[in-house]
Amino acid sequence: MRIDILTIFPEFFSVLDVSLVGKARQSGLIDLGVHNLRDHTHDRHNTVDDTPYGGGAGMVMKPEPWGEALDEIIASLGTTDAGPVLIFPSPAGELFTQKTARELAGEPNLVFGCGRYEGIDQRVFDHYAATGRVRLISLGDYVLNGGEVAVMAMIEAIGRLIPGVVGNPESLVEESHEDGLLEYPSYTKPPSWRGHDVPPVLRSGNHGAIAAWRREQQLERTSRVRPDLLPPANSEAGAKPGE
Ligand code: 6GU
Repeated sequence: MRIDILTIFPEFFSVLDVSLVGKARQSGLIDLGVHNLRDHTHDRHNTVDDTPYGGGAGMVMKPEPWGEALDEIIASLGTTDAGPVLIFPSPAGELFTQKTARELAGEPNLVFGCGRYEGIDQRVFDHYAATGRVRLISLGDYVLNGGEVAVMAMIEAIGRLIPGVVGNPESLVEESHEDGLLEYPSYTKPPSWRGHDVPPVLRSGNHGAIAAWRREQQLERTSRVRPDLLPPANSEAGAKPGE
């Protein structure tokens, strides 16, 4: 997968050299390009923002640097069938979920545009949506100063779903959100630690009983902390939550 990031803080993304994404880059599974939006300004102060039409607080990112930079990135990708997905992190976007991550992990080209200030001139989204795929995506109902940290989170969630990035693909299946439920609690040795014992069923060797206990724990935990994830009771889906 080829990922391009457009930002006024390229140095933010040096952390993508390490950990799982870093390894995936070294092995060629992820090809990452980080671009400085200011390289596409043509005034002495490398201006990327201006005051909003209609008034109001804060500054808005000007469309011209975005247009020039995105045109160049898109052209450099060549002509794949559907073209890249342009992703703009925004608290005004659709919610990023495991489903979003799975969809995007199947794409050959992703381009992330990191906005700062009060946002990007709306015409940038409208222009690229007219000829390609544009998604405004939010991490949740809170406000970050800019899209950089959000993009990092999205790349980590997407990157680990690319085949070969996570060593043992089975570890992906048993995680929170993959089956619509939160994951069950995990234990390792020692069997007793500071007076807390590992649940005996996990040491029983009874695989059926272990699977049933884990499912029960998933349901208990999900209904306690994230009841919103459960299907409505008494519905067809309600008979088998999360399936
Ligand atoms: Cl994706 N961007 C920004 N700036 N703030 C956010 C967000 C994204 N998701 C939640 N808050």
